[in-house]
Amino acid sequence: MGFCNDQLERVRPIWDRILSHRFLIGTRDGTIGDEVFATWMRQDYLFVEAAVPFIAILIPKAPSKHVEPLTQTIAALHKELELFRERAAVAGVDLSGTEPSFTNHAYIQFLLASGYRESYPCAYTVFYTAEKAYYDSWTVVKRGLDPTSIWYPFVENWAGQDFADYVAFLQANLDEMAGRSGAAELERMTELFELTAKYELAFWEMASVGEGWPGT
Ligand code: MP5
Repeated sequence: MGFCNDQLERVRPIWDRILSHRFLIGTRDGTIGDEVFATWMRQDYLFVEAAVPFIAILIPKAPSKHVEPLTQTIAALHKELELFRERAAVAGVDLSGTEPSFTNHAYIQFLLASGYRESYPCAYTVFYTAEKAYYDSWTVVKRGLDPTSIWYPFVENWAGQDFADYVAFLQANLDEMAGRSGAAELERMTELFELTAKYELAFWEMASVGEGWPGT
């Protein structure tokens, strides 16, 4: 079946919770509160900003055939940041001066630590799992969101054919690397897959409850 499909099957209970999360269902049905959606936008803007150095860290570790696609990912992330700024302007959401929530801070640190500390296939596991989670999540939203909604460009960004092809490309790369990984590396990739899935679930929850920092 391949590493990625095996892992998606293994983390199915977490994945199902992601895809049935009230944030996604509320966004799909147009019932989500404006402030809840704005919280997600502000926090995800910070996450995407952090994804740029994460991908940059991968480049020196990457096999040469991965360098150009990773470079293109960085360019795509900058376009995505522009999409956030543009949608925020339409919705009257101020993206400036946001501090990362506890969960977002942890996820960003995990992302960067994975880039710095883990092997390339292990860090790529985090990369793939986060992208796949967004593709699947926004595909849920696509099934109901009114195409005239001001949020629809996010559906087009993450649930369109281009992103589907990109995630399939990442999956083929990760499956290929996993096929050449030893037992210890595969075990670590498995842990990182699950951790990333848990962070993805935590991210929707964080946006939904407007989480701050514990004890403050
Ligand atoms: C992605 C994202 C998708 N924007 N935010 C989270 C919390 N997880 C995954 O990554 P990208 O780089 O925006 O496509």
